[in-house]
Amino acid sequence: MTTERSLVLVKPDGFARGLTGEVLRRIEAKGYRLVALQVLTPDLDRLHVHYEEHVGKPFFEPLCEFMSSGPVTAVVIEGERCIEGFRALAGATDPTAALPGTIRGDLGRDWGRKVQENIVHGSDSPESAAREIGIWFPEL
Ligand code: DAT
Ligand code: MG
Repeated sequence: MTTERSLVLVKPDGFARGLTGEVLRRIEAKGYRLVALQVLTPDLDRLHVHYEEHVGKPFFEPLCEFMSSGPVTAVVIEGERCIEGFRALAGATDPTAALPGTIRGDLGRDWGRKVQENIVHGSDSPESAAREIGIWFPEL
């Protein structure tokens, strides 16, 4: 058994489009449990820490600005290998390249100029998950 926790965000585009329930449905249908959930509009300080691996990249500030532009749903999920599993549910970063059957592949719109808008974030490793859960849910 490798029960893990992962940090999932329904990004402002997904929230505004009313896709939070659809994302949660897919998480639960896969068999993962919801451990904690909060709707909030994150400030830039939090996002700069959350996305610190991308500091210095050209998309870093636009990404953080977009993520602070409206409500997001932050969720901690739990389940067997759920870090890799949620990444598989989410699909590739670019919604056009993401396979049908994935969240981004089924629901994501072509990036065009809005390259940050791909509906969801999911932690990419156990280390990232622990760090990110601490940022969004310090009480856990
Ligand atoms: P992921 O969200 O699939 O883990 P990532 O961690 O590489 O992708 O990047 C974080 C977010 O930044 C991603 O969801 C969308 C945006 N992004 C990634 N690569 C980008 C690029 N080349 N140009 C613009 N935005 C990008
Ligand atoms: Mg990432």
